[in-house]
Amino acid sequence: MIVDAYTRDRVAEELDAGLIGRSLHWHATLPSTNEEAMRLAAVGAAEGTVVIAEEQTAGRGRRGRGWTSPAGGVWLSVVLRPALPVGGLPLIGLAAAVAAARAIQSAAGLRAKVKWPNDVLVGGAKVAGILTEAGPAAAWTVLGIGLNANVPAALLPHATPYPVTSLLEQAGGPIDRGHLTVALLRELDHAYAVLRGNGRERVLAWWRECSDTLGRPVRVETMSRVVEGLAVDVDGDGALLLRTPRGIERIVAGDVTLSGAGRGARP
Ligand code: BT5
Repeated sequence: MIVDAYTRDRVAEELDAGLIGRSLHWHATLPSTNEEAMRLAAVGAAEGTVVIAEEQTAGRGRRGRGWTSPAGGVWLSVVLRPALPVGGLPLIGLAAAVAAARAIQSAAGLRAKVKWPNDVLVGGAKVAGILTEAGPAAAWTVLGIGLNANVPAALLPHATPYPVTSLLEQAGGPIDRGHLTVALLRELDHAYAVLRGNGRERVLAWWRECSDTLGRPVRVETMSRVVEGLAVDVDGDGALLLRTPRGIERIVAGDVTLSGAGRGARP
């Protein structure tokens, strides 16, 4: 493991938290920070509570998938109590992806892009993933972010449908995870404040600016069907709009891969 002074005290001190991070739970290891944050949310944890684990043994992705989380990454979850209409919840994931991309740029000096719905790419490969899970009657939402920071390439999963990478691999050396985590929590705090202050159009504009999806021919797999088309925009609820031979299709949730001529094409 790479030692980069990643400790609770250092993060708490440097963060000087606003809403997000005002309560910081730190664990050497957990099955899943989302699971722990959901447990805390269910027993009344305050909005902005953050759970960090240096390693997860049962990290989870969307739709029941797993998330590889060895020591060296940044694995964290935030308890949110958003007073947003339920249809607006996906915007939290988009806002978080933008926050992660910005934190990567400021703390690691790498250009990051977002892929719908809420992946973060560096060099065209997935470096971070986001999982939001809502509680009963949407009383709370847990926002989980997994960022492959100082994870050696050999410890990343190989059998993935898209290329994966880490900041360690992209930067050619370890980055300061404390600094990255502080930048991430601050960016999240800012984006969430904008979202709550009726700033959804601003958040969507940020997302469009760093999008790697819009303007590309894509194939989207939803729970019930596969749709191919040109990704033309996201709507006010963060749904993806595809131009297909049958007209514009609106996709609320799904997995995106590049299709046809777009495959392998990278800016
Ligand atoms: C995601 O799911 O991208 C959401 C990942 C969220 C992880 C965070 S870590 C903190 C918090 N606590 C948790 O337990 N989870 C959250 P999805 O789009 O379904 O992607 C999952 C797929 O990505 C897997 O099926 C693998 O193919 C691939 N994958 C697994 N681990 C990865 C990694 N470390 N980096 C990149 N890709 C990975």
